[in-house]
Amino acid sequence: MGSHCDDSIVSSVKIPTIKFTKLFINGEFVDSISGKTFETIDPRTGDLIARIAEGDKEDIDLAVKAARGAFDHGSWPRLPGSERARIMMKFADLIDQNVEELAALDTIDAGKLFSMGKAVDIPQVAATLRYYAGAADKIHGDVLKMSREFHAYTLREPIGVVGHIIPWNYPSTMLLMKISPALAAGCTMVVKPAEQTPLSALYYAHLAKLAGIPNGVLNVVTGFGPTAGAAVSTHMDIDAVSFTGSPEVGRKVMKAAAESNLKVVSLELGGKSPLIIFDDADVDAAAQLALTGIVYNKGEICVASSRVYVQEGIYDEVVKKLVEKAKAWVVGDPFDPEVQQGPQVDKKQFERILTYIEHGKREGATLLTGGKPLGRKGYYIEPTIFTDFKEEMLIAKDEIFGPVMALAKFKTIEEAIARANNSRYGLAAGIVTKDLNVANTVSRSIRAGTIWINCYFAFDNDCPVGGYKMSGFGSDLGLEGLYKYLHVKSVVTPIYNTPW
Ligand code: TXE
Repeated sequence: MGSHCDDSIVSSVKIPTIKFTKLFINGEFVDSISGKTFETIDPRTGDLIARIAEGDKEDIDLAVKAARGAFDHGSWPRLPGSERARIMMKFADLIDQNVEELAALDTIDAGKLFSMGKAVDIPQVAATLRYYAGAADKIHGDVLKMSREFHAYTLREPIGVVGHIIPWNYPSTMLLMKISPALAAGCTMVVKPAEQTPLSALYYAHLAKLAGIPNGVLNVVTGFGPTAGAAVSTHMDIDAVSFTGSPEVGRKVMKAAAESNLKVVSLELGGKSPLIIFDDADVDAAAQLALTGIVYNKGEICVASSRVYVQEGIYDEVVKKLVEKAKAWVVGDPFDPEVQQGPQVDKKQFERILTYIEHGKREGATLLTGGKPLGRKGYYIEPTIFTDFKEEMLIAKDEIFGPVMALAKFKTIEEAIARANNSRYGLAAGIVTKDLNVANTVSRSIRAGTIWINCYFAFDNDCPVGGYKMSGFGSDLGLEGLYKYLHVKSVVTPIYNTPW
């Protein structure tokens, strides 16, 4: 195993100064009403990074009041779209000017690769803002062809005050994926970042203010799920909630929305995504794709290809390559440019993943490689591959959210489709083949929101990401991701003398 998990690497790293630790409400950084704080921990070591203001229901109430005022009486929803776009572009420029610091914050808070954050993740979030800024002045309805003599048209109006509940696996990407379209739409919002990763969200709030986003439009309340998060989903004055996280909490959010003010809900709840490799695939490239699909971002990615099905003709060759590649994969301090995989986000996730690995061993699956934690401190786990599993085993059914693959052999295309669809989730799937008929047949037969053919993780701002089945509903990204923050209103006028 290519491990770089010794203490010396961790200690040589320069940690950025933490500038923002308070709640951001109505354009100001403020303490929580209770004065309470919570710890945010560095997963490389398990050490404390900083104490952060712990928001609760009363703080959410204040933030919603600010957002409501900004929506009902403020300039943001009433500005010409081109003006919102100008401010959003400035926000994006400020992100570009602070790439290193933002990437470093996500590295110490979430264990993400610094090199990846600097080169990909943070520039991408600026690009997401620019994508939606480009749409802000193109939001319009249609002129309708009524069956009688009426003049009728639709308007698309901002949905109102939005609550965003954010997960910890992509603190920057998830935040900007949600706030950018809502800002473009003219909404105002309250963000509840994950308690594991509050640092960058507060930094983005500071940049938003510098860019000229008016007070009250973007509020960030750090705190825990059952308190601050639940206060968002139950709030009577929040018009829509956008949630990314576990199905268990997604269910609670939907129930809370139903039992409060029937706010609009969108949910992205993870997956157990299949990657299907057919006999005509290039073995080396397919093995690389399969490995990357599960170890990228240490498997903490909702679309990870955690189930890999390989056709029998090349199965043995793919297994050999996969195991070689997994053993050479470098796990270690995420600031080290040689490292390919950092630590899991926190102790809870680390232990949860190891419990799944133990289940896999106990239930009789074959462990091909990995299966152990790495290093003396921090939350590092070896890339792990199981085979000979049964479909009803937990490692085959549950989202593990770690570098743990379930690998199986299949004979026919029908079998591959049936096994791929044998999941309560339906977020993504991958297909590796040179045969266009096979690719088209499989992509139409799989019930999942994204299908990647001969690629994986091919995200783009223009490409919606959303779930089928228990992976949720309501896409992020693309124009779909904008429409969920817009109401459609029909306006109908009789033409002179038309009886109505
Ligand atoms: O998620 P939670 P956890 C999956 C993944 C992971 C598992 C558990 O499989 O292993 O979920 O992770 C907030 N009302 N995903 O426990 O609790 C919480 O504060 C309102 C997949 O960390 O769902 C955080 O901001 N909000 C996933 C957010 O919900 C509540 C990303 C997510 O946390 C709340 C993350 C409540 N009662 C985990 N309780 C993906 N789809 O990408 C918690 N929260």
